[in-house]
Amino acid sequence: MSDKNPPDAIYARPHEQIVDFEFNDDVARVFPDMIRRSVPGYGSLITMIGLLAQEYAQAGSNIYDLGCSLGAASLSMRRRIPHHDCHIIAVDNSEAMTERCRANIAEDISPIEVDVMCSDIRNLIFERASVVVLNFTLQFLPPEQRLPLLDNIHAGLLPGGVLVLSEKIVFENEDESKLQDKLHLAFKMANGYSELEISQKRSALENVLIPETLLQHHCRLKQAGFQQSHTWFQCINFASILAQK
Ligand code: GEK
Repeated sequence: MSDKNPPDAIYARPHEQIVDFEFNDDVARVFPDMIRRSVPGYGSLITMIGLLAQEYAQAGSNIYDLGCSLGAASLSMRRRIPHHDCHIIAVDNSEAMTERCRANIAEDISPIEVDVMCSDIRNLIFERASVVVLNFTLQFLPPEQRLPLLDNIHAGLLPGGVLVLSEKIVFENEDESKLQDKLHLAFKMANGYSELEISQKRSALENVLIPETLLQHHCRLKQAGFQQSHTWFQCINFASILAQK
C-alpha cells in the first residue's frame, strides 16, 4: 500500500486500556483504509453522492459537507455539479482531518470553489443551501443534539433542497439485528481485520457512535420539517436517506 494510503493497524495489538475513539492524527492518517474496510458500500456511496449533487445542486447555491473527514464526498460532488458558481463548504471539527482535507482539495483541479472549515457543525448557520451531506456524521452527536442540528439545516435549505443522511443503523427485530451484525463481522474479517481489532474498536466506539433505527431517523426528519424522506441505499447495517425540504 502506498504512503498516501497507509493500512489501519490502530487496534491490531492489545491495548492495555481502551479509550474512547477520537478523530486524531493517527486516525486521520489511516482513514481511507479504515473506512473502506469498515463501512460496506462506502465507495458506492461516495460515487452516488456526486450523482445526487449533480441532480439537486441549484445554481449559485451553497453545498455543505458536514463531518467531511478527508473530503471524499466534497471531491465527488465537486467533480459532478454542473453549476460552477456553486460553493462547497466542507466542515469537520478535527484539525487532523481538515489539514489533510485541504491538501486533498488543493490537489484537485475541478472549478467549483471549496472552503474547508475546522469547526463544530452544531455551531454553523446554514444559508442558501441546495445540498447538505451528513455522511456518517450525525451518529457521533449525542442523540438529543440531533434534532436541533436538523432544524438548523432545514432552516438553511432552499425550497427543493436536499439532505443526504448516511448512518450506521440498528434493527428492532432481534433476528434481523443478529443477521446484520453477523454479516458486518464477516465483511470486516474478509477485509483483514482480526477478532482482536474488531472487539477493541467496538469498545472504543461504544460511547461515541450511537446508531439508531431507520424509523427513528425518518421520524426525526419529519419533525425537522422535511416534506419527504426515502431510504435510497442500504448495505448490511449502513444506510443512506434522501430528505427533501
Ligand atoms: C466521508 N463524511 O468520508 N462537528 C464537526 N465534525 C464532526 C463532529 C462535529 N460535532 N462530530 C464528528 N465530526 C466522511 C466520513 S467520519 C465517519 C465521516 C466515520 C467528524 C469527525 O471528526 C469525523 O471526521 C467525521 O465527523 C465522521 O464521507 O469515521 O465513521
